[in-house]
Amino acid sequence: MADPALACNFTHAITRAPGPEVTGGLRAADTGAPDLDAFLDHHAAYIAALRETGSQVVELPALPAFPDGVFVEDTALCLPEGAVVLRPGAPSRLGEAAQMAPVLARFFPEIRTIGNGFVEGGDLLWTGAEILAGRSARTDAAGIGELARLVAPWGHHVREVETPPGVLHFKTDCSLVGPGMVLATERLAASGPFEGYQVILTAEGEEAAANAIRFNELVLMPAGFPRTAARLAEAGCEVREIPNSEAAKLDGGMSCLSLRFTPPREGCPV
Ligand code: CIR
Repeated sequence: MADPALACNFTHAITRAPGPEVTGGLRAADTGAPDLDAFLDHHAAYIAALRETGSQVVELPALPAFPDGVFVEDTALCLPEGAVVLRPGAPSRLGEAAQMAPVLARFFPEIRTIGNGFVEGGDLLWTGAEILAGRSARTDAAGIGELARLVAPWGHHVREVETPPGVLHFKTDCSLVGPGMVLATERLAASGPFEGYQVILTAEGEEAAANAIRFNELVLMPAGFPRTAARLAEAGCEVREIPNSEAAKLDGGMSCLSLRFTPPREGCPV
């Protein structure tokens, strides 16, 4: 499996609504609880942008028992051949993956499940050519090894890389913004994981812009980072800025808020 375009084009996305419990979500530094109404508005803008590309969006209800449930990306890895249910390393989030499994089963005939170690989706960057897996406080070597074993029969190669110290997830600091094209912070790019890729650096002081997504023709990025947005536009990206102040209080960005995929079989229900 080595088709960079596949990691940029999707017919489906899954999101989960933030509920009142989101105010209790995990955060590295406390800058105040997110405002639920604003979060809901931002989430709606995000979903509208996904839909604008012609994709179907499956909107799941909030999970009162899981304050971080809105960050669905951490529960699974969706690939063209099947889905892998992950094992979040944050104890309060471990149970979120089992909640996602039956939803994925509607779309993926083949589902594999991480049973050892820990892996969160925020640490996985599938580029179409390979899967970069960042070791972090949430993702360990045992989990990465298990992931590599599960996806090898589907033809995917997992390359273990380092998430910079103090950074939540590998993709907190990078994104795929086009086929073979990565947006990354200077601190992450300097550690050398992107040889062979075109790298666009976030502008100085705009490191929080690094968590974006390429979704069909659009690049969704958090609003408020004009110099990085200009760099992406110069590189040929059609940028859509999405307000993200509330998710950012919980260290969440564009990738965390959805699972993006094309079901491997035709005629899947939404
Ligand atoms: C957490 O700490 O797990 C959440 N507050 C944020 C998760 C962000 N997810 C992601 O980057 N994939």
